[in-house]
Amino acid sequence: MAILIQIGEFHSQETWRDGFLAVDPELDLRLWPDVGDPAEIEAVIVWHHVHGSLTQFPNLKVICNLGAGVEAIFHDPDLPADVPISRVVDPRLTRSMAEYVLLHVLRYHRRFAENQEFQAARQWKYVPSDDAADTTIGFLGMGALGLHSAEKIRNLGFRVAGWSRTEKSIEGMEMYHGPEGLGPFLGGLKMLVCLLPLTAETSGIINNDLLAQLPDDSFFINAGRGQHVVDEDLLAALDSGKLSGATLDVFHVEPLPKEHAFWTHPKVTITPHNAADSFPRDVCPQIIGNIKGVLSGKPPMNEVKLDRGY
Ligand code: NDP
Ligand code: OXD
Repeated sequence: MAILIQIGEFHSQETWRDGFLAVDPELDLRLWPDVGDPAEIEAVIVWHHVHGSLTQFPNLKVICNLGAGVEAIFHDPDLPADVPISRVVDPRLTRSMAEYVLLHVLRYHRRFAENQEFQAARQWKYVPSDDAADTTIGFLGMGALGLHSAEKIRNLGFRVAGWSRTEKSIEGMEMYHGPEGLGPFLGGLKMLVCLLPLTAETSGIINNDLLAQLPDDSFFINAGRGQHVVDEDLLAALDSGKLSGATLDVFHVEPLPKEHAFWTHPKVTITPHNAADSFPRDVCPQIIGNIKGVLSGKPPMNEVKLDRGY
């Protein structure tokens, strides 16, 4: 069995190779573009791979995505047919995302920006916050990341609402689903957190129409993908006062171009796509275990489906 590692964008193939070899030093790993004999490749581990490059392996049995979001794979118009695709679902990634969501929800809830302004002016001024029990935090996407973050927020005493594609019932949360559930979901929120995958249905979902359905003075946190947002519509909602603030971890173009209006907008907080990350120590054992399992006839772990888009 030979495994090809093809990792683009901000990651070192060598670092990941070392992580996989730490799991099993006997692995036959090839680093893109040094494929060797394409017929020997039975598994590929990819992150932002070169489109069209996966068709050359006649014995490919599984494609493993190095992260949680799989849109970079699905955007390849030349994906090999009938090869299962697995993604990462990892406890550390999930915990990190919950930390990110908690950090920014609490920052808005406790009106921390105002506190900082008063400090800068050496003013001893009390900044009251609402009762969490009267404050609803809404999650677009209630999968591995959204659900865990929502549970943490609920456990702090906030009201929680969630929106998913399929119907769900979750203790202590108001659940909505499908296009018809979106309006009722949005109507009562103080903060909207986006943890959706990027698909044909979710691309551009944060637009004028959606933002208009949020209550005035609400907040938006996006750790899904930049393409979920129509940037001009988000800026207009911030400027009109519909939104009191936005925290953005992901962007249409990353790194965010220096001239982009988000950088200097007084109501925008930017983080450089670091809400949650996959680290070799955590995910290499899972990926190698999955590859060995598939090659020995087991079903792939955390499989994603092209027709669903995630
Ligand atoms: P999951 O696949 O586990 O969950 C996706 C959720 O979105 C599910 O609840 C799903 O509904 C819902 N959903 C999908 N399509 C729709 C739709 N059309 N309408 C309504 N709901 C929909 O994904 P994860 O939670 O693991 O990850 C979510 C995303 O987070 C990733 O795809 C990635 O883009 C992003 N991410 C960002 C990181 C960062 O650092 N900023 C790090 C890691 C991931 P249902 O439950 O019905 O299937
Ligand atoms: C992911 C990410 O999808 O880091 O894993 O964005």
